[in-house]
Amino acid sequence: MSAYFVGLLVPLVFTLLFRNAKSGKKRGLPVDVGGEPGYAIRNRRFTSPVKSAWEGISTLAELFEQLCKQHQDKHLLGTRKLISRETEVTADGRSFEKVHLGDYEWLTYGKTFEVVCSFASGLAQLGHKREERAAIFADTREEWFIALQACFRRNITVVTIYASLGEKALCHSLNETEVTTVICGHKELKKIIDISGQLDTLKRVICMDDSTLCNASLAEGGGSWTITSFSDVEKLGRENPVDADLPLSADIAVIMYTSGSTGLPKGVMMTHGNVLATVSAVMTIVPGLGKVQDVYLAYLPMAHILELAAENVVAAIGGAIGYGSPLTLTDTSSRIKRGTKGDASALVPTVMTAVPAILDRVRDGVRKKVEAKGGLAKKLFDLAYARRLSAINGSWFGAWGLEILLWNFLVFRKVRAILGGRIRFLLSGGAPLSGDTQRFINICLGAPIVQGYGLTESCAGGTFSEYDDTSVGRVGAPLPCSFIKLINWPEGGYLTSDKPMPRGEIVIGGPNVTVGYFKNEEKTNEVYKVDERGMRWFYTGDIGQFHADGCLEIIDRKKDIVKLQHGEYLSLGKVEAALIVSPYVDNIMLHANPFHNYCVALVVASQLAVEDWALKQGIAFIDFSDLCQKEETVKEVHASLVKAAKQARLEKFEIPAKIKLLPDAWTPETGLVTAALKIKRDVIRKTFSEDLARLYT
Ligand SMILES: *[C@@H]1O[C@H](CO)[C@@H](O)[C@H](O)[C@H]1NC(C)=O
Ligand SMILES: *[C@@H]1O[C@H](CO)[C@@H](O)[C@H](O)[C@H]1NC(C)=O
Ligand SMILES: *[C@@H]1O[C@H](CO)[C@@H](O)[C@H](O)[C@H]1NC(C)=O
Ligand SMILES: *[C@@H]1O[C@H](CO)[C@@H](O)[C@H](O)[C@H]1NC(C)=O
Ligand SMILES: CC(=O)N[C@H]1CO[C@H](CO)[C@@H](O)[C@@H]1O
Repeated sequence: MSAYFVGLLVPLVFTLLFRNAKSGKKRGLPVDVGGEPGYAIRNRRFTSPVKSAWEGISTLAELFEQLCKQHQDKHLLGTRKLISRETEVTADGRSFEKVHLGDYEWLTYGKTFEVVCSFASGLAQLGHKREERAAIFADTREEWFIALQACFRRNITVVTIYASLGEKALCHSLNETEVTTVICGHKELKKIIDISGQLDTLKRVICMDDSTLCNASLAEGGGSWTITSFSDVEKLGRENPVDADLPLSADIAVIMYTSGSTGLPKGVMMTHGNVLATVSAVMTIVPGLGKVQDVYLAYLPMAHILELAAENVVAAIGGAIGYGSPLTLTDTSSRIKRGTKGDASALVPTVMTAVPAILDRVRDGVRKKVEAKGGLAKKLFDLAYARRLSAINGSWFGAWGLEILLWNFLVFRKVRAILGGRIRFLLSGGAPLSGDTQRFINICLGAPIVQGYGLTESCAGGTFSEYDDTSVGRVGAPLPCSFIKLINWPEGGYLTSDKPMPRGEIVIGGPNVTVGYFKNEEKTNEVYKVDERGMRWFYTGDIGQFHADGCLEIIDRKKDIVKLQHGEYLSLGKVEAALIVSPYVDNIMLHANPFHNYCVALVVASQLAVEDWALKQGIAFIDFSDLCQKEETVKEVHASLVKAAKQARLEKFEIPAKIKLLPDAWTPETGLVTAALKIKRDVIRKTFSEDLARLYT
C-alpha cells in the first residue's frame, strides 16, 4: 500500500518540479533603477531590496543574542574530539600524519552565548580598547565563530586573513589595519613570530590551541607582545564580566582581506548592515527552513565571505554547525586514519557549501571508481544515470517513482553515503561550476545544488539559482538584497543590445554593497560608484548575459580577455574551462599577448592519467617529471587538448599552439592558486616566465 502510494506520488512531485523549470518560470524582472544606462534586473518576489529579515534587528550582534535566547537548548557548535595522531609510512618510505577523530561534542546556543560574552569581557580585561581592531587568523573552527561574535558584542572591527596567506600579504594586512590583538592557532602563531619584528602595533596574541602547543611555538622565539590562551581569556572574562558595547548597523563589522590574484591583498570593509542584508536574503532561497533541524558541515575558510555568511545563516535558522576540514572530509580523505570515520560520516550533515574545485574532485572520484569496477556495476550506473537525466529533462518515463527508489537503492545510495547520506541542499560558490559537474552531483546526490554568484565586495550578495531550477551553467536571479545590471563594454564586444540576450559588464547595487577598500580611496573610486539616486554600485569586471527568465549567466571576465595580434579577442577563462576537460589535465593556464597571433598554455599534467597512458604505450621513464619532458607525452596531451577544443567548438586561434607540461600540482601552499583554488595568473606567469618565453620561440 505505502509503496504504491509513494510510487504514485513521487513521479507527480518530480514532474511538477521539473515542469516548473521547463515552463520558463520568471525568476527576475527588468526594472528601471537609474545610474549608468544598462539593463537591470531585480528578484521577482520582492519589490524593494531586503535589508533585514528580523524586525528591530540591524546588526549581527543583536541577531546572535536573539537567536541564542530563542534556541537556548539546541546544538549550535560541534567539534570532533581528537583521539590520536599517528604517522603512517607508505611502502616507498613517505610518511603522512593521520588522525583518529571521535564523535562531535556540542555546545548549545545558550552555552555558546555564555562563552561569547565571557570572551568579549576577557578581551576588554586584557586591555583591548574598542576602537582598536582585532585580527582572526586561523583555520575554520569553533573558536573562530566564538571570537567573531565576541568582537561584534564589543563593537570591535574584525580583520580576517586567509590562513594560507603569504608572509608579505600577512604583514601588509596586519600593519595597514593597525591590529593590536591577533587571535590565531598554533600553526599561524609560528608565522606571526616569523614577522614579529615588522609588526609595530601588535600588543597581544590569543592562541586557540592548548597552552602546551602555544608555549612550544613561543619558545622558538617570541616577540614584544604577550600571549594568552583562548581558554584563559574566557576564564578572565567569566570572572570579571564587562557590559556589552553593541555596534550600530553602519559600523564596520569586518575588514576582509581578499586573496587577490594580483599584488597585495585589499581589505574590503563590510558593515553590520551589509552582512545582515546578505544573511537575510540567502535565507529566502533555502527551501524548507524551520521544518527540518538542519546540520551544516563547515570546512571552507571562514575568511571567505561565502563561509562567513553561510555559518551566520545556519545560526539564523536554528541549525547546528559541525566543524571539519578539507583533509578530513570523507572516510577516504588523506588525513583520516584508515578504517575510521571522516567528518561527513560522523556528522551526517543536511546542508553543505562547496567550491567547484572540490565538487570536480568528488565527480572524478566517483567516475574513477565506477570505471575501475567496470562490468555490470558500470552498466548499472550508466543506465541509472541516463534514466535520472531524462527525468530531469521532464520525461514521464524517467520519473517513474518506484524506479527512482530502485536506482537510489542500487546505485546512488553509495554515492550519497560519501557525504553522509542526508544532504538535502548543496550550495556552490566562489567560482563558476561547470554544467557537467553540476548535473553529475545533482543526479548522484539527488539533492538540489544551488549556485551563487557574488563577491567579497558585494558581501557575497549577488545572484542565487533557485532550488527548483534544474538548468545548468547559470547562476540564477538576483538575491532579494541586490539589483543586477549589465552595462555596455564596447571594447570587448559585449552590448546590452546584443541578441538573443543582453550582454555586458555586471554591476551590483543594493544595501549589500560594501563601503569600499580600507585606506585605498583610489581603488575604491575606480570600482564603486554612487548614482544620482544615492544607490551604490560595484563594478565586478565580470561579463554576463541575462536569460529571458531573468537568470544571469557568467560568460567572461574583463581582465582575462586578451587582444591578439590580428585583433581577435581571446577569453582565457572560457578556453581554459573547455580544455580542462581533457583527462590528462589537472590544471591549465592559457597565456597570450598582443604580439603574437596564437596562444600557448602551461599544463599541470594529471599524474595518474599520464602514467597510465605511458605504461600502456610501454614508455620507460625515471620519474613523473622526466615523463612530462618527453616529446611523445607532450604530443599526446596536446592532441587531447585539440580534441577537447574541437568538442567545445573553439576557434583556431583559441587552441594553444604549444604547451609546457608541468609535473607538480598547483596548491594554495605553492601560492600559485588562491585558497578557493582559482589560478593566480600573475604569480604563475612570473614563476614560469622562462618556460613561457621558450614557448614563444
Ligand atoms: C563603534 O566603533 C566605531 C569605530 O571605533 C565608532 O566610530 C562607532 O561610533 C562605534 N559605535 C557605537 C555605537 O559606539
Ligand atoms: C606599516 O605601516 C606604516 C604606516 O601605517 C608604514 O609607515 C610602515 O612602513 C609599514 N611597515 C611595514 C613593514 O609594512
Ligand atoms: C605556558 O606559559 C605560561 C606563561 O609563560 C605558563 O604560565 C604556563 O604554565 C605554560 N603552560 C604550559 C602547559 O607549559
Ligand atoms: C535533455 O535535454 C537537452 C535539451 O533540452 C538535450 O540537449 C539533451 O540531449 C537531453 N538529454 C537526454 C538524456 O534526453
Ligand atoms: C551601507 C550602505 O551602503 N548602505 C546603503 C545601501 O543602499 C541603500 C539604498 O538602497 C542606501 O540607502 C544605504 O545607505
